[in-house]
Amino acid sequence: MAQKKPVVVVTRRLPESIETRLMELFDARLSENDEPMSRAELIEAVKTADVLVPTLTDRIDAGILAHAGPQFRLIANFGTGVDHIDLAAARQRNITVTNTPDVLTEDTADMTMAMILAVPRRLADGMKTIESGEWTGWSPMQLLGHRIWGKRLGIVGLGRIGHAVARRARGFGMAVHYHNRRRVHPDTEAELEATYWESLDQMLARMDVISVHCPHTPATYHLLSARRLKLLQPKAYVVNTARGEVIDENALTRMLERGEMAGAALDVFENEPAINPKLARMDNVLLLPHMGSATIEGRVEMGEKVIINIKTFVDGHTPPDRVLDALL
Ligand code: 8YV
Repeated sequence: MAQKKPVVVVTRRLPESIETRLMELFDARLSENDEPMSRAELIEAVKTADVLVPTLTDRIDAGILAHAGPQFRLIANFGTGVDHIDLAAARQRNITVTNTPDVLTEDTADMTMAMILAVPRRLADGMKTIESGEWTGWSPMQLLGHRIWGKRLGIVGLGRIGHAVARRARGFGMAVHYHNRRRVHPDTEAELEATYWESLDQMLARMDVISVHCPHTPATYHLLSARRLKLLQPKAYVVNTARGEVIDENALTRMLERGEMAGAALDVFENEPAINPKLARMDNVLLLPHMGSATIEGRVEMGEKVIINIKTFVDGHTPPDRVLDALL
């Protein structure tokens, strides 16, 4: 007798090729409206499904997992960050969690580099000048920004994405500095000509641009706190494509208002999709709607990873992208 296909609940719309394959392989329940699932819908999903495919817009906390039925064994997250999932609660209930690392590294690093360039070189101001119809022609002192070449980039978290950003930054003539929980291998430091700072405080005080690439965990919540942000030089820029929670957004906003730093480029926010309205009014701040990894190629590869993770798991093997909370 043919085995019953596992029930896989997918919370958001995914690329068509991925949805088609999910339906071929599994008893897939796809999202019809692409709305984030309500709490009640998530509870219903963990009660009835074998596998849930959430995204960062679904908060899977201990309260939701408390309703999980005995058949619910896998959360195959569509995305790399897993800070919206209570990993400890999942482990306690013997629920495996997987994510989709690697395939969004280069896209996110490209976007980060674009953001590192955009604010010091005043791309948005240039576009506004054209769009307003007020451009009367070139002038020597018009729209002067700041040079990137030769500046110091401080990377907070030299994981996959931090490393990919460092490689790009070298190409733009930036000096790479980094702070990480653990110092990376000397070969990696040599390849990137990267300087390690054991003390984040000391690094912050000496950089021209800070770019955040660590995950959001209890240990990194407000890692860039009001106190640490105060260590930045007034000429410094802050770029964040990781998670809003790593920076104290209100403290950052206050410093920008007071001109205590040069500018910021933010793709992620503490309370997405809400954004501090003061930030939106500042000329030296670039705000993007969490689109760091948004390429069609990346989304398809993320979907393929989700499928491989589910397939290996239901076939009785350890999925390749299993998330171990002890490592976070
Ligand atoms: C994705 C992200 O767009 O993967 C992540 O952690 O933040 C994003 O780049 C998102 O996860 C899709 O769920």
